Amino acid sequence: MVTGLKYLTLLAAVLACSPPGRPPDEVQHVEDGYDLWLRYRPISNEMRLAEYLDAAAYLVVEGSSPTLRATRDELTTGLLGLLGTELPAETRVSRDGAIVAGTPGESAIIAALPIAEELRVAGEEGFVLRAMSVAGQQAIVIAANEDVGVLYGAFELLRLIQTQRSLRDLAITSAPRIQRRLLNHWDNLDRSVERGYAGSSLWEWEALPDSVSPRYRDYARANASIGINGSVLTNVNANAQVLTPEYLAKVATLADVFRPYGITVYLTARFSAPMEIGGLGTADPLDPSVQQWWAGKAAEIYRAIPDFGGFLVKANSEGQPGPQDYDRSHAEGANMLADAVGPHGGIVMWRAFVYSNELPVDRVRQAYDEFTPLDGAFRENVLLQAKNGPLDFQPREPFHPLFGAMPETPLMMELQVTKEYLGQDTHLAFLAPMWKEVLDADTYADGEGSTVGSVIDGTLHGYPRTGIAGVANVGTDRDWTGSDFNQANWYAYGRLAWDHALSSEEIAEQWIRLTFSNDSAVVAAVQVMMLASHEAVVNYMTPLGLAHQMARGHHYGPGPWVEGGRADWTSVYYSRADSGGIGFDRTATGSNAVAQYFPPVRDRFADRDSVPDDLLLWFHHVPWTEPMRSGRTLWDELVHRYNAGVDTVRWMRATWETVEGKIDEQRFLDVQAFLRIQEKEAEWWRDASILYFQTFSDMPIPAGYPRASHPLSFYRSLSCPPDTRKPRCEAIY
Ligand code: BDP
Repeated sequence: MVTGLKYLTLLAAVLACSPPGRPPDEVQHVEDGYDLWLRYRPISNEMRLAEYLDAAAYLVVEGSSPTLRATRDELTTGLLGLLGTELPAETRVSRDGAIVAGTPGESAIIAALPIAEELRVAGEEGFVLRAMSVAGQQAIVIAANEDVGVLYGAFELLRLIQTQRSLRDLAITSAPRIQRRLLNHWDNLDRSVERGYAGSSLWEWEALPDSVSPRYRDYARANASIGINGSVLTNVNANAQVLTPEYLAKVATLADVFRPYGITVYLTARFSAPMEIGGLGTADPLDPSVQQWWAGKAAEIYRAIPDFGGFLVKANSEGQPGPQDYDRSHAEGANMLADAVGPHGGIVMWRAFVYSNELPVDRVRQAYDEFTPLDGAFRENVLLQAKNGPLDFQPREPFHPLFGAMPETPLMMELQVTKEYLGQDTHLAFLAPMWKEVLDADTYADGEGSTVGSVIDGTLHGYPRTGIAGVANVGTDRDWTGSDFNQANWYAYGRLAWDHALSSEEIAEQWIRLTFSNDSAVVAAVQVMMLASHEAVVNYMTPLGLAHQMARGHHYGPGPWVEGGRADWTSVYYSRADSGGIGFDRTATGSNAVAQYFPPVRDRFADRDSVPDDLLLWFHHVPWTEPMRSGRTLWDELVHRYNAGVDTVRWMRATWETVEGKIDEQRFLDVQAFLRIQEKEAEWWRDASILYFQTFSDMPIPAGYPRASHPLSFYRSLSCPPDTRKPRCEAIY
């Protein structure tokens, strides 16, 4: 028990111990975003503080592996920040208030606890977190079968304290649903980041391996805190140089920093590497010299990085080399690489994002057509990595029809955390609801309840290997992600990769508490903003199932008029707007892509009466005057949706104003400025899109909706590439 006097003394100590610039008052603290959700600011709720001071008085961590050392460091730093007192490390449980952490293998104390069943459920990477009696004393136990589970448990405990949850009845057993929870970095060796909006690549290739940035460790901590356990360091549009001895030494150094945090390193493999850096005349996967080259390369990699995860490969897609250059199949290509890394325990993640402009077939059909005949033809250490939808990370897509259609081939899902098509760094779009929409979608592959989540976590088809990938949004910006709210997407990705059954609501709430404040007014206001934000972006960019209406190349800002050049990279290819209507007919009268879904999903999407409004124009070409469920014509509904998107952003701005003074000023102002830009740009999207589509509908803007302040020619003439200096497109302000 903490007596009143003791408590007051401790509180005084907390205040006195706060490092300079870290007063307990969240409002006054200068925040630059670097600490992400690991801020460890002093607990301001006095009742809770008293409880924690009671429950967490000293640390008993048995074992000395680098991971357990990292665990001890994190608990010590975290609790010092939160409770204002440095927890002594002790070797035994002698009184109430111990935090006991370890594995039964290394800790006799943990081994003696009656938690065998919980540990069984926790599995390889999970953990058991319990308030319980240890040696007759009240303690908090963080137990796991492996050291990394202890680390994950420690982060969970810190999260509970940061979000000011009571620890009294603590009884959590948690295990990840998916084995490989990876970030894919689209980072180039010159430190540019493809589709990166947060500065340069974190990997300082020139300085490595001699100089090791402290940021690498903080990157690893951030990932471990949300359960991410792998990092593909290089761009899918790969450079073979990274496989040379010079670069492998650099990669090995990064792997050494990440290893204590449970993070395994992977690389992208350029299919033509045997020719580019190996001096061979071919990269044909069936050529013995090519096979030998890759086997030798794999052995070399594993000598430098014994726990190397494996290769990610983009082949025969968007100009990348691949097995089809030699008339070999994707399976033949993937298997050749799988045979090279297999003996070392490595895997190959083969991307399903393939399509060809030469094929006169709807682009969204192509991956399914290409890969379903190959089901069962891949080595057991190959995983097929499909994007969440069949096109390309659009604000809204139906789930990819490959999910459920390859029972013999482990499918990974790839999500784009970096918001290439969703306003990049500036626009606030919380993506958990979008990802949940796909994870929770029912494929009906094996009857009702065959959700996409159950496909990728392996439960539906019994996949022995499972994985999920998120295209990273991090870079050298001080706040890592280019905006305060983009951090939430990194966080949400990790949390969903660990447990896709979590709700968007709870992830948002946790993140707000960790990142901004535990003040319930702040939590409530920011949570509703976040939850509404993705739908707002869908509405002002691509409502009713439209897709790929972004400006050419950089994909920032509207470009519904984009045409010419490669057809499947133009907007008109996707909107199919004409005087008869708008939308892509993917039913039997059109490309019939809808047939790739299992019934009854197929029928629901194919039938004009049952297709959800949100996917209407994805599957149907609809006359402008056709009545919608709302009673409006399609044209009026489109105008309505674009405006709804703008209105939501306006409301988000107003809602943000209510947190002024309740969070630190710097981040308040940063978000406020970005929301102002977002509102302007939402109007830009709306006005440009409506004016353009009006040239086909030839219908008036319904009464009560605003008119664009410029003619269409003005919007068409704008050229507003993303600029790291904001605001973006001066002309529209
Ligand atoms: C597209 C991006 C492009 C990527 C490609 C991919 O615009 O930069 O290379 O995806 O995933 O959306 O390979």
